Amino acid sequence: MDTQNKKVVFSGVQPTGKITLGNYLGAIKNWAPLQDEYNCLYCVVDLHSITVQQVPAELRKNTMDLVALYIACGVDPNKSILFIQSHVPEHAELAWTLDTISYIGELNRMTQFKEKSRKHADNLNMGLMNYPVLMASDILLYQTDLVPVGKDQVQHLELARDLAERFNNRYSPTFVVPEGLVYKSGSSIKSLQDPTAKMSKSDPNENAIITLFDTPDEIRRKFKRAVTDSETCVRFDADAKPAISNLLTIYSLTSGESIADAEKRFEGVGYGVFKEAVADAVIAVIEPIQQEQKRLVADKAYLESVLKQGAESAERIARKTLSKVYRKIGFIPKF
Ligand code: ATP
Ligand code: LTN
Repeated sequence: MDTQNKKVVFSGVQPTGKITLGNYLGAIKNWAPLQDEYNCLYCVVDLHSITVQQVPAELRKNTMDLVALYIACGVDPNKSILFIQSHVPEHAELAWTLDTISYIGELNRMTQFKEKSRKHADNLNMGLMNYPVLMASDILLYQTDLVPVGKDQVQHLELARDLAERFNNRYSPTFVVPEGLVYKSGSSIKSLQDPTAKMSKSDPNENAIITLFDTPDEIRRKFKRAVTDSETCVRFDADAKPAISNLLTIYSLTSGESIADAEKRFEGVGYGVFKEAVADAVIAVIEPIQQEQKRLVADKAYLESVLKQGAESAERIARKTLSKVYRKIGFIPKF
């Protein structure tokens, strides 16, 4: 990684299941184009994933699948640092420190915490509440300037900024205060079955989500079954026509055509024809990624070498920040 005066980008995705089109269009797709201009770190956040119960063998598989997927989506290990969060223990160490300046009230107010507590009432663990503090730790450890994420993470980013400022004020300037990078289009892809809910990889309804591992037939079938509205006009109107607007957004981001041009192209055709075109555009993007992902995941030696190198490079930076933090707090350095 070229470290000359470039700004730092950090982002991550949880290995909690099959990556969706929402994760791709809202986050991962935007990572590769940042690699030349910024020093990028892309992390598989496995520590976050265990806030919801995982099956160990599946977690192992999902983690390696996601590492391969990052590379298949254009993350270049020669340009960026690609690593697994649990390989760098400083994430958990800084999270503990930040916990002591986080207020229970502010964590209790987080939308994702409230939603996940409802969904996982049988496993309402402290990790679920501390989730945003660990995310702040991920970001602040690398003196990150920019964090490309989907809209649902904006509140967590605000907390990361607040914690950075709180620490800097209490001790002295230590952390860069990060900014979010949320793209106008694609930052909130909706469920195909309920356009008021976000597409989420943990949605138990398989028809609601397109995953990057779906076959072309599955993709066609899911779009065919996607809910629409009682009009027949392909027109973008997020309030009055949320389902069609979601499909238009997906079409535009995968085909490269603007929404206005797409509205013209599909003027007068029925929803059936439009949905087929959306499926084709999505398949054309996903298929080459799938092939590359499959090839990479079979090359275990390569992935392991990338991860070894990634963990070493990440830890070098993380250790520097954590030592600084410990010194400022008043901890005695190791003799
Ligand atoms: P889970 O269902 O396990 O909570 P998730 O699908 O919400 O997972 P995350 O791992 O939490 O996925 O998110 C990874 C990245 O994808 C984040 O940057 C997040 O903002 C983005 N993202 C998630 N869902 C969407 C969506 N529907 N539209 C756009 N971006 C999304
Ligand atoms: N909470 C994020 C995943 C995540 C992340 C991060 C994103 C964990 N740490 C640091 C950006 C930067 C999510 O998408 N659910």
